[in-house]
Amino acid sequence: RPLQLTLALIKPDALAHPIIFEAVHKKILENNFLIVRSKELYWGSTDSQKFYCEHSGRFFYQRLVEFMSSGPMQAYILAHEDAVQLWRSLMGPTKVFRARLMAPGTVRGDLGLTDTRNTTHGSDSKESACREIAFFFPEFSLNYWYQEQEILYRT
Ligand code: YYY
Ligand code: MG
Repeated sequence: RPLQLTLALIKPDALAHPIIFEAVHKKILENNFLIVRSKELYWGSTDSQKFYCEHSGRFFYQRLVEFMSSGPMQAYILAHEDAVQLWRSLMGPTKVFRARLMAPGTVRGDLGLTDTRNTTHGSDSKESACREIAFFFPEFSLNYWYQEQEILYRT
C-alpha cells in the first residue's frame, strides 16, 4: 500500500521534559513511521485559537489555548501506510482517566497529565491531516509529495 501522511505534535507539557520527549519520539521510530519533516515551534495565542477554532465555545477552550501557547512544541509530518489511524491509536484516548484506565501502554495512557495536558496531537482524518500539515508546514507541498510517492510505488 502507498504511504499516507499525518500531522503529529508533541505538546508543551511533553516537550518540557526530555525524558517524556524521548519516550514519544521513540514510539514514533519503533512503529516504523517515516519522519518526513520535523520542527520545533512556539505558538502565540492567535495560532492556538486558529488551530483549535472547532472547539471555540467549549468549556475547555480557554485553558486549551493558554496551554498550547505556554511553551515550545515539536511538529512532525509522519508517513506510514496507515499513518492517521496508527498515530491516533498509539496516542490513545483524549481524556486522561479514559486513557489511564482503558488504554495503558498508549502515549496518553502512560504520560498524559490531564485532559488538556495530554502530551500529543494527531490528525483525526486524511482531510484534517491535509489541513493541519498546511497549517504547520505551509512550504510543504502535499500534492507534490503524494505524486512522487505514486511514481515510486509504481516503479
Ligand atoms: O483530537 P484529540 O486531541 O484527541 O481531542 P479533541 O476532542 O479534538 O480535543 C482537542 C484538545 O482539547 C485535546 O487534545 C485536549 C483539549 N481538551 C481539553 O482540554 N478538555 C477536554 N475535556 C477535552 C479536550
Ligand atoms: Mg481532535
